[in-house]
Amino acid sequence: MKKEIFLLLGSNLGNREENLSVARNYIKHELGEIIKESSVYETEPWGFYTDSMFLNQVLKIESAFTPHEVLEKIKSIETVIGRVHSETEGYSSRAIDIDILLYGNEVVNTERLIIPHAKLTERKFALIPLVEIGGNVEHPVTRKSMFALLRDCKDNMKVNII
Ligand code: PH2
Ligand code: MG
Ligand code: MG
Repeated sequence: MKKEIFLLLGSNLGNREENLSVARNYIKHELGEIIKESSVYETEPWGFYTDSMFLNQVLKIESAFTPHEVLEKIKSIETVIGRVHSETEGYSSRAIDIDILLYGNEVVNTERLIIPHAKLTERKFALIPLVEIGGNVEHPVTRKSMFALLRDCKDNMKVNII
């Protein structure tokens, strides 16, 4: 059974537009069809300090892979695009980050993977593009729509459509 999956792409190193575009191509070939894409937003770094603004975009894809299979595919796509996973604690700049925001209405809670994404509701850089393509989608835990979650979100970092 194919599932509707929402992915968040992020890049704040190198040619950010190109990194997103290469990621979309790998996703299409290795994970499944891209049904919808949000606009690309330029966003202030959230949770750590850097001069390099992010580009973020949300994709809705359809895939028959399990959540952990999706995670494995994503990790290898991140590696080929040039993501270096550093050993230091906290967030760092990266050529590409691909996060699973939602996997159908499933809830996953394992050591390696939490779905819905644990910080989704705290981050406008994820909620704004998500609302653009899936405002009526329900959060499977809180049962609130993405519209409602965005309305209630206290984050005030900048998120600008480009
Ligand atoms: N990702 C993070 C941490 N901070 N800030 C923005 N604006 N965009 C991101 O994608 C992002 C972030 C951790 O993955
Ligand atoms: Mg992330
Ligand atoms: Mg990630």
